[in-house]
Amino acid sequence: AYTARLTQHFCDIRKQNIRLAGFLMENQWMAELTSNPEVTLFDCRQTVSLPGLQIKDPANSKDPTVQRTHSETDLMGTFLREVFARNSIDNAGMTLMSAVHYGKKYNNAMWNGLQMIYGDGDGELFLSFASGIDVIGHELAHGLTQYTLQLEYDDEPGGLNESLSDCFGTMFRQWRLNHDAKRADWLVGSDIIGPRTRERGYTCMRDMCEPDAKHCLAPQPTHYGQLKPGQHPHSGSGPPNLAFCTACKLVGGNSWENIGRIWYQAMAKTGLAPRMGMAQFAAKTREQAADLFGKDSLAEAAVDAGWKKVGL
Ligand code: ASN
Ligand code: ZN
Repeated sequence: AYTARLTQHFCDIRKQNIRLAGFLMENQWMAELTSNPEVTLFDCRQTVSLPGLQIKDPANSKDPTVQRTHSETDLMGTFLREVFARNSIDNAGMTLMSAVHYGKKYNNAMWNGLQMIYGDGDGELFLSFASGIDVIGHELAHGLTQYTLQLEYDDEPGGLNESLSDCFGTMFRQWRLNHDAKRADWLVGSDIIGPRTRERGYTCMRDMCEPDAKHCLAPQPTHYGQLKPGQHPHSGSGPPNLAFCTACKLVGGNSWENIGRIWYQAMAKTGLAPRMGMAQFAAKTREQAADLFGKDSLAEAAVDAGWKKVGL
């Protein structure tokens, strides 16, 4: 409840300041974007109390979870800066805070409005959630959505919110591994699947190019028409994930250099849109595709084909 109140408080402040911040950003901060945001790490020591104990010098920690979470989060800062010219998730240099060892054998990770939180997993169903580069990217992207569209977490806006996290999480992993759209596996959470889950034939949490595949721990609808009111965000992300993946594969090359830029611009240039639906987001990406790559460009046709494939 404390976290929820605090989150609401920050949301209110942000709503008041976001336009001013955007103005400042465009006029003075963009020009001097040469360094990454600060990255801080906290240890929950298997408790659920947040933010946890701050870790001194996490870059040189003997705890591999701390050390890797620090370096990957810092690289996400580099990714946002170099690829999207964005200064941290809020585009104003916000410190990226992460808590590791949250809870006992905790099988999840999350963004709570202020920081990232990673469970260790139980070692059977899941490994440490911080060992998935795409998981780290996914949680940070929830922050990116919070500071751009500010999508709510239910129905269509919720499904879109989840999808944007999968898109940026997967792009971050592709960028880290230097995988182009054809080489990429498009799986979400494949690095945190534990031995017992794998024994049962699951290789990932979600497959962006085949959302209803049997090898997904959480199979999803593939078509917009299959979505129902009250649909959980983790199911609703199926169609927009498939649209993104389809467009990326059609264009080829590095997702973050073409379709990813379009998705980013659609998020960053729209302003607050907490109740935005998928058709509206699709329209924004079609606009941005034409804007960035030209009308009748391959990118524009690919975006259009991606959305049409899922009924949008
Ligand atoms: N790992 C999940 C996510 O970031 C946590 C949640 O259910 N919101 O989507
Ligand atoms: Zn999520």
